[in-house]
Amino acid sequence: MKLALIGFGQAGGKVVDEFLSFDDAIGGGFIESAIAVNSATTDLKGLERIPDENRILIGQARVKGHGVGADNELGAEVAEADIDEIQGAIDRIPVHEIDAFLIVAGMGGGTGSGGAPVLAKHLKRIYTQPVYGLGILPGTDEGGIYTLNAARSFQTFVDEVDNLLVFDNDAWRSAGESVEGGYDRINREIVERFGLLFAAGEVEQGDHVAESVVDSSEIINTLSNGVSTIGYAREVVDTDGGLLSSLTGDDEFDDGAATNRMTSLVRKAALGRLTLPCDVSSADRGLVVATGPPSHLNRKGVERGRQWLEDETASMEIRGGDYPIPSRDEVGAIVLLSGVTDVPRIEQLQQVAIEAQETTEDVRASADEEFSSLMDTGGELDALF
Ligand SMILES: Nc1nc2c(ncn2[C@@H]2O[C@H](COP(=O)(O)OP(=O)(O)O)[C@@H](O)[C@H]2O)c(=O)[nH]1
Ligand SMILES: [Mg+2]
Repeated sequence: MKLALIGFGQAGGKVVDEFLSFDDAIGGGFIESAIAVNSATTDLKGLERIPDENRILIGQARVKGHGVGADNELGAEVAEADIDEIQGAIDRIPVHEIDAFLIVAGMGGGTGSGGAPVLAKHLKRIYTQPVYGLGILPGTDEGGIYTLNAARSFQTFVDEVDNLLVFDNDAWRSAGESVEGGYDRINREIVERFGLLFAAGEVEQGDHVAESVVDSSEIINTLSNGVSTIGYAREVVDTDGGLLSSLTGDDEFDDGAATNRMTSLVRKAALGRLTLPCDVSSADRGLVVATGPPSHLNRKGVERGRQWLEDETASMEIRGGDYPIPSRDEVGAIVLLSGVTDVPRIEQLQQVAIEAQETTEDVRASADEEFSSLMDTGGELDALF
């Protein structure tokens, strides 16, 4: 499916940059336009692929290109104040050619955390295309302010978008890795999963003889509301064109092996590390996509995997299809789970938001108390004199 990508803030911009490079590498063609929005000049300069004219600086009047720090309220304010600047870039997109908008942002910082929900609300008001978010949650070791920002922004972002796809940095960090090196690796993991999904919906009719290719409407139907997560598993395959099986005449065996491989890849994808870890059975809808060289895409395997996921989720809305990539030497399974509800990380963030709210109320209440006891003392003092 064709997307307009908008990276909001530093993480958002870098991930959109990486999406462009992935789209190029697989010949996907799923990106119609790519825009970066930031309040920090240096972050925009650091991007590699997003065209210069699509790098939009906001908040210049308030922060003079220095960024908003981790202040996501300020991030939201400058996004609102400069929404016309952003719209100016969106006006250059041939919007009638896109299937959806995708706003990418780190939820823990300031610019993206505050600004992404503001932009989502704006786009939903103007356009009929779905507006999706890709929200990146901070690592738990980043500190309280990042967690609190994410807790607050997450809820707002979910409410504004048609679906929030989530990636949790915390579930993907590895020990002993530098932060920067870590992000480069993580960003590749992000774009491979979400990129394959969106590219799958972009296979043109007649590109391949695959009747079972995924259609963009199937992705859109799966992403109808709530929160989504993706699982992915792959295996390197022999791409000698089936020489061995034609020599041995063992086609039947090969077929069975391909079916089993695909079914087990679907299970591995769903039960392995998800972009947002959750209880798979809580998903409301799902989509299974088989990727790889057409000769290795096994219909029966996808169908069995799809049925297995139906049983796991007790959902009647599990879709399935192929994404043939002739040049690839791996077969893979992508499992998109949508409308997931049993997500420990989100419950944890909600708890943080509630506690922060209570603390604010406590501080206010005790300030009120102090004030009135001060007045009481004042009264007593008055009486003394
Ligand atoms: N996956 C990923 N996460 C990032 C990257 N850079 C920053 N983050 C995360 O995004 C959050 C917000 O940081 P940043 O994007 O710099 O904030 P902003 O520029 O104010 O929106 C951080 O707390 C990190 O969790 C990145 O390159 N990749
Ligand atoms: Mg930053």
